[in-house]
Amino acid sequence: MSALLQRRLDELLSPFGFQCDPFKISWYNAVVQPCFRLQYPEDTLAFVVLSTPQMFERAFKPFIAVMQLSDVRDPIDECVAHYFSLVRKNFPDHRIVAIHDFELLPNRRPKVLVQSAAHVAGAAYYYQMKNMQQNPWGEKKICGVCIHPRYGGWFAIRGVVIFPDVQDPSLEQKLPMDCVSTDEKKIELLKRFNFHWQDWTYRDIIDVEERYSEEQKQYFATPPAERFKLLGLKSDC
Ligand code: B12
Repeated sequence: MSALLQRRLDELLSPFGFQCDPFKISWYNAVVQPCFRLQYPEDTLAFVVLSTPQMFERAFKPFIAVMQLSDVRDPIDECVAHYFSLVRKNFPDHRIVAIHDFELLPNRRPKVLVQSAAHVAGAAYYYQMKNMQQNPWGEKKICGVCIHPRYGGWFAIRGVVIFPDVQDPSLEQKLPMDCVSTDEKKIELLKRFNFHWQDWTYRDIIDVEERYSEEQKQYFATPPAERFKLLGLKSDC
Protein backbone atom coordinates (compact mmCIF):
# COMPACT_ATOMS: atom_id res chain seq x y z
CA MET A 1 0.00 0.00 0.00
CA SER A 2 2.74 2.49 0.97
CA ALA A 3 4.76 1.69 -2.16
CA LEU A 4 1.75 2.28 -4.40
CA LEU A 5 0.89 5.56 -2.69
CA GLN A 6 4.52 6.64 -2.86
CA ARG A 7 4.60 5.94 -6.60
CA ARG A 8 1.42 7.97 -7.15
CA LEU A 9 2.77 10.84 -5.01
CA ASP A 10 6.10 10.78 -6.86
CA GLU A 11 4.34 10.83 -10.23
CA LEU A 12 2.35 13.82 -9.09
CA LEU A 13 5.00 15.90 -7.31
CA SER A 14 8.48 14.97 -8.53
CA PRO A 15 8.02 16.64 -11.96
CA PHE A 16 7.61 19.87 -9.97
CA GLY A 17 10.83 19.39 -8.02
CA PHE A 18 9.44 17.89 -4.81
CA GLN A 19 10.74 14.75 -3.09
CA CYS A 20 8.46 12.63 -0.87
CA ASP A 21 9.67 10.01 1.61
CA PRO A 22 7.39 7.79 3.68
CA PHE A 23 7.48 7.31 7.45
CA LYS A 24 5.32 5.90 10.19
CA ILE A 25 3.92 8.28 12.78
CA SER A 26 5.47 6.10 15.52
CA TRP A 27 9.00 6.73 14.18
CA TYR A 28 8.48 10.48 14.48
CA ASN A 29 6.71 10.29 17.84
CA ALA A 30 9.53 8.16 19.24
CA VAL A 31 12.09 10.97 18.85
CA VAL A 32 10.19 14.19 19.65
CA GLN A 33 9.01 15.34 23.07
CA PRO A 34 5.39 14.48 23.97
CA CYS A 35 4.20 18.06 23.26
CA PHE A 36 5.26 17.71 19.59
CA ARG A 37 3.76 14.26 18.96
CA LEU A 38 1.30 13.82 16.12
CA GLN A 39 -1.96 12.37 17.38
CA TYR A 40 -2.43 9.40 15.04
CA PRO A 41 -2.09 5.64 15.59
CA GLU A 42 1.49 4.43 15.41
CA ASP A 43 1.40 2.64 12.04
CA THR A 44 -0.25 5.60 10.27
CA LEU A 45 1.45 6.38 6.96
CA ALA A 46 2.88 9.85 6.36
CA PHE A 47 5.30 11.45 3.89
CA VAL A 48 7.80 14.24 4.42
CA VAL A 49 7.88 16.61 1.45
CA LEU A 50 11.13 18.34 0.43
CA SER A 51 11.61 20.99 -2.21
CA THR A 52 14.73 20.28 -4.28
CA PRO A 53 16.68 22.96 -6.20
CA GLN A 54 14.43 22.40 -9.25
CA MET A 55 11.25 23.39 -7.44
CA PHE A 56 11.82 27.10 -8.09
CA GLU A 57 11.90 26.73 -11.88
CA ARG A 58 9.48 23.81 -12.23
CA ALA A 59 6.77 24.73 -9.73
CA PHE A 60 7.23 28.25 -8.39
CA LYS A 61 7.83 30.26 -11.56
CA PRO A 62 4.93 28.65 -13.49
CA PHE A 63 2.72 29.14 -10.40
CA ILE A 64 3.65 32.83 -10.12
CA ALA A 65 2.87 33.31 -13.79
CA VAL A 66 -0.80 32.30 -13.42
CA MET A 67 -1.71 33.02 -9.79
CA GLN A 68 -4.20 35.59 -8.46
CA LEU A 69 -1.68 38.27 -7.56
CA SER A 70 -3.65 40.15 -4.92
CA ASP A 71 -4.09 36.97 -2.84
CA VAL A 72 -0.36 36.56 -2.34
CA ARG A 73 1.13 36.50 1.17
CA ASP A 74 4.37 34.52 1.07
CA PRO A 75 4.46 33.41 -2.57
CA ILE A 76 6.55 30.27 -1.86
CA ASP A 77 4.17 29.16 0.91
CA GLU A 78 1.19 29.84 -1.38
CA CYS A 79 2.85 27.79 -4.09
CA VAL A 80 3.53 24.83 -1.80
CA ALA A 81 -0.05 25.03 -0.47
CA HIS A 82 -1.25 24.81 -4.05
CA TYR A 83 0.74 21.61 -4.65
CA PHE A 84 -0.46 20.14 -1.35
CA SER A 85 -4.02 20.84 -2.53
CA LEU A 86 -3.25 18.87 -5.70
CA VAL A 87 -2.42 15.90 -3.48
CA ARG A 88 -5.89 16.14 -1.92
CA LYS A 89 -7.51 16.33 -5.36
CA ASN A 90 -5.53 13.40 -6.70
CA PHE A 91 -6.29 11.09 -3.77
CA PRO A 92 -10.08 11.52 -3.49
CA ASP A 93 -10.32 7.98 -2.11
CA HIS A 94 -8.23 8.94 0.96
CA ARG A 95 -8.42 11.44 3.78
CA ILE A 96 -5.32 13.65 3.58
CA VAL A 97 -3.91 15.86 6.32
CA ALA A 98 -1.20 18.20 5.05
CA ILE A 99 0.84 20.18 7.58
CA HIS A 100 3.16 22.94 6.36
CA ASP A 101 6.52 23.83 7.92
CA PHE A 102 5.20 27.28 8.82
CA GLU A 103 2.01 26.15 10.64
CA LEU A 104 1.85 26.88 14.36
CA LEU A 105 -0.29 25.54 17.20
CA PRO A 106 -2.25 28.06 19.32
CA ASN A 107 0.65 27.96 21.84
CA ARG A 108 2.98 29.14 18.99
CA ARG A 109 4.85 25.82 18.76
CA PRO A 110 5.37 24.44 15.24
CA LYS A 111 2.71 21.85 14.35
CA VAL A 112 5.39 19.57 12.96
CA LEU A 113 9.17 19.44 13.32
CA VAL A 114 10.05 18.81 9.72
CA GLN A 115 13.76 18.16 10.38
CA SER A 116 12.94 15.27 12.71
CA ALA A 117 10.44 14.00 10.12
CA ALA A 118 13.05 14.18 7.33
CA HIS A 119 15.53 12.24 9.47
CA VAL A 120 13.17 9.42 10.50
CA ALA A 121 11.97 9.10 6.89
CA GLY A 122 15.60 8.67 5.77
CA ALA A 123 15.45 11.73 3.50
CA ALA A 124 18.12 13.93 5.11
CA TYR A 125 20.30 13.46 8.19
CA TYR A 126 19.45 15.82 11.05
CA TYR A 127 22.71 17.06 12.67
CA GLN A 128 22.12 18.27 16.22
CA MET A 129 24.45 19.52 18.91
CA LYS A 130 23.18 16.96 21.38
CA ASN A 131 24.57 14.13 19.24
CA MET A 132 28.11 15.54 19.09
CA GLN A 133 31.04 14.29 21.14
CA GLN A 134 32.41 17.80 21.71
CA ASN A 135 30.52 21.03 22.33
CA PRO A 136 32.44 24.27 21.76
CA TRP A 137 29.41 26.44 22.64
CA GLY A 138 28.50 25.39 26.19
CA GLU A 139 24.95 26.41 27.16
CA LYS A 140 24.29 28.51 24.05
CA LYS A 141 21.29 27.32 22.00
CA ILE A 142 22.57 25.82 18.74
CA CYS A 143 20.01 24.97 16.07
CA GLY A 144 20.34 21.69 14.21
CA VAL A 145 20.35 21.33 10.43
CA CYS A 146 19.48 18.59 7.94
CA ILE A 147 21.85 17.71 5.12
CA HIS A 148 20.64 15.90 2.02
CA PRO A 149 23.04 13.37 0.43
CA ARG A 150 22.53 14.86 -3.08
CA TYR A 151 21.70 18.49 -2.43
CA GLY A 152 23.66 19.22 0.79
CA GLY A 153 21.79 22.21 2.24
CA TRP A 154 20.26 23.30 -1.09
CA PHE A 155 16.72 22.20 -0.31
CA ALA A 156 13.90 22.93 2.12
CA ILE A 157 11.50 20.73 4.07
CA ARG A 158 8.03 21.94 3.20
CA GLY A 159 5.87 19.80 5.43
CA VAL A 160 4.25 16.42 5.90
CA VAL A 161 1.32 14.72 4.24
CA ILE A 162 -0.50 12.22 6.47
CA PHE A 163 -2.85 9.44 5.34
CA PRO A 164 -4.88 8.90 8.55
CA ASP A 165 -6.85 6.06 6.93
CA VAL A 166 -3.74 4.09 5.92
CA GLN A 167 -2.01 1.86 8.48
CA ASP A 168 1.14 0.10 7.29
CA PRO A 169 2.79 -2.04 9.98
CA SER A 170 5.19 -3.51 7.40
CA LEU A 171 6.82 -0.24 6.26
CA GLU A 172 10.57 -0.58 6.84
CA GLN A 173 12.61 2.31 8.15
CA LYS A 174 15.45 3.55 5.97
CA LEU A 175 18.27 5.32 7.83
CA PRO A 176 19.32 8.72 6.48
CA MET A 177 22.83 8.90 5.01
CA ASP A 178 25.33 10.35 7.52
CA CYS A 179 27.08 12.28 4.77
CA VAL A 180 28.94 14.84 6.92
CA SER A 181 31.60 12.36 7.86
CA THR A 182 33.76 13.72 10.70
CA ASP A 183 33.00 15.42 13.99
CA GLU A 184 35.08 18.45 12.92
CA LYS A 185 32.94 18.80 9.80
CA LYS A 186 29.74 18.47 11.84
CA ILE A 187 30.88 21.24 14.19
CA GLU A 188 31.81 23.36 11.18
CA LEU A 189 28.35 22.72 9.71
CA LEU A 190 26.57 23.87 12.88
CA LYS A 191 28.85 26.90 13.08
CA ARG A 192 28.01 27.93 9.51
CA PHE A 193 24.27 27.26 9.92
CA ASN A 194 23.93 29.13 13.20
CA PHE A 195 26.29 32.06 12.72
CA HIS A 196 26.82 32.50 8.98
CA TRP A 197 23.69 31.10 7.34
CA GLN A 198 23.32 34.19 5.13
CA ASP A 199 26.54 33.40 3.24
CA TRP A 200 25.04 30.05 2.01
CA THR A 201 28.24 28.11 2.85
CA TYR A 202 26.53 25.61 5.19
CA ARG A 203 24.70 24.35 2.10
CA ASP A 204 28.02 23.32 0.52
CA ILE A 205 29.32 21.36 3.51
CA ILE A 206 29.44 18.30 1.19
CA ASP A 207 29.89 18.06 -2.59
CA VAL A 208 26.48 18.52 -4.15
CA GLU A 209 24.84 17.48 -7.41
CA GLU A 210 22.81 20.62 -7.74
CA ARG A 211 22.42 24.06 -6.15
CA TYR A 212 19.83 26.84 -6.37
CA SER A 213 20.00 28.84 -9.62
CA GLU A 214 21.36 32.41 -9.43
CA GLU A 215 17.81 33.70 -9.79
CA GLN A 216 16.60 31.51 -6.93
CA LYS A 217 19.49 32.64 -4.71
CA GLN A 218 18.70 36.24 -5.49
CA TYR A 219 15.04 35.63 -4.63
CA PHE A 220 15.81 34.09 -1.22
CA ALA A 221 18.52 36.67 -0.46
CA THR A 222 15.97 39.46 -0.91
CA PRO A 223 14.00 40.49 2.20
CA PRO A 224 10.43 39.05 1.99
CA ALA A 225 8.77 42.45 1.62
CA GLU A 226 10.89 43.22 -1.45
CA ARG A 227 10.40 39.83 -3.13
CA PHE A 228 7.08 41.02 -4.56
CA LYS A 229 8.90 43.76 -6.43
CA LEU A 230 11.52 41.30 -7.66
CA LEU A 231 8.75 39.12 -9.08
CA GLY A 232 7.05 42.10 -10.62
CA LEU A 233 4.12 41.75 -8.20
CA LYS A 234 2.35 44.34 -6.07
CA SER A 235 2.12 43.58 -2.33
CA ASP A 236 -1.32 43.88 -0.70
CA CYS A 237 0.09 44.36 2.80
C1 B12 B 1 11.27 28.37 14.43
C2 B12 B 1 12.22 28.21 13.26
C3 B12 B 1 13.27 29.09 13.17
C4 B12 B 1 13.61 30.10 14.27
C5 B12 B 1 14.33 29.35 15.43
C6 B12 B 1 15.25 28.26 14.98
C7 B12 B 1 15.23 27.02 15.87
N1 B12 B 1 15.58 25.86 15.30
O1 B12 B 1 14.91 27.05 17.05
C8 B12 B 1 14.48 31.14 13.52
C9 B12 B 1 13.58 32.27 13.06
C10 B12 B 1 15.66 31.70 14.30
C11 B12 B 1 14.92 30.34 12.30
C12 B12 B 1 15.95 30.73 11.50
C13 B12 B 1 16.38 30.01 10.40
N2 B12 B 1 15.81 28.93 9.86
CO1 B12 B 1 14.28 28.01 10.67
N3 B12 B 1 12.75 27.08 11.23
C14 B12 B 1 12.02 27.19 12.29
C15 B12 B 1 10.91 26.13 12.28
C16 B12 B 1 9.62 26.79 11.83
C17 B12 B 1 10.70 25.41 13.61
C18 B12 B 1 11.99 24.98 14.35
C19 B12 B 1 11.66 24.75 15.81
O2 B12 B 1 11.07 25.57 16.48
N4 B12 B 1 11.97 23.61 16.36
C20 B12 B 1 11.63 23.29 17.73
C21 B12 B 1 12.83 22.62 18.39
C22 B12 B 1 12.48 22.27 19.83
O3 B12 B 1 13.08 21.42 17.63
P1 B12 B 1 14.48 20.67 17.68
O4 B12 B 1 15.53 21.56 18.13
O5 B12 B 1 14.62 19.99 16.36
O6 B12 B 1 14.21 19.57 18.83
C23 B12 B 1 13.60 18.34 18.52
C24 B12 B 1 14.61 17.30 18.06
O7 B12 B 1 15.79 17.46 18.82
C25 B12 B 1 13.87 16.00 18.44
N5 B12 B 1 14.77 14.94 18.79
C26 B12 B 1 15.22 14.62 20.02
N6 B12 B 1 16.07 13.57 19.94
C27 B12 B 1 16.15 13.24 18.62
C28 B12 B 1 16.87 12.23 17.98
C29 B12 B 1 16.74 12.12 16.58
C30 B12 B 1 17.51 11.04 15.87
C31 B12 B 1 15.90 13.00 15.85
C32 B12 B 1 15.75 12.87 14.34
C33 B12 B 1 15.18 14.01 16.50
C34 B12 B 1 15.33 14.11 17.89
O8 B12 B 1 13.07 16.32 19.58
C35 B12 B 1 13.07 17.72 19.81
C36 B12 B 1 11.66 18.17 20.11
O9 B12 B 1 11.15 17.50 21.17
C37 B12 B 1 11.46 25.11 11.20
C38 B12 B 1 10.35 24.44 10.36
C39 B12 B 1 9.67 23.36 11.15
N7 B12 B 1 8.34 23.41 11.18
O10 B12 B 1 10.30 22.48 11.72
C40 B12 B 1 12.37 26.01 10.33
C41 B12 B 1 13.68 25.43 9.78
C42 B12 B 1 14.39 24.68 10.88
N8 B12 B 1 14.47 26.62 9.47
C43 B12 B 1 15.23 26.48 8.43
C44 B12 B 1 16.14 27.46 7.93
C45 B12 B 1 16.79 27.16 6.59
C46 B12 B 1 16.40 28.62 8.66
C47 B12 B 1 17.32 29.78 8.26
C48 B12 B 1 18.61 29.42 7.53
C49 B12 B 1 16.57 30.86 7.49
C50 B12 B 1 15.98 30.41 6.24
N9 B12 B 1 14.69 30.03 6.29
O11 B12 B 1 16.63 30.39 5.21
C51 B12 B 1 17.59 30.46 9.60
C52 B12 B 1 18.92 30.04 10.23
C53 B12 B 1 18.80 29.45 11.60
C54 B12 B 1 19.83 29.80 12.56
N10 B12 B 1 20.69 30.77 12.41
O12 B12 B 1 19.85 29.16 13.52
C55 B12 B 1 15.02 25.13 7.77
C56 B12 B 1 16.19 24.18 8.03
C57 B12 B 1 16.44 23.27 6.83
C58 B12 B 1 17.45 22.23 7.12
N11 B12 B 1 18.22 21.91 6.10
O13 B12 B 1 17.55 21.71 8.21
C59 B12 B 1 13.64 24.68 8.40
C60 B12 B 1 13.47 23.19 8.59
C61 B12 B 1 12.55 25.27 7.48
C62 B12 B 1 12.40 24.57 6.15
N12 B12 B 1 11.27 24.83 5.53
O14 B12 B 1 13.20 23.86 5.61
N13 B12 B 1 14.14 29.22 12.13
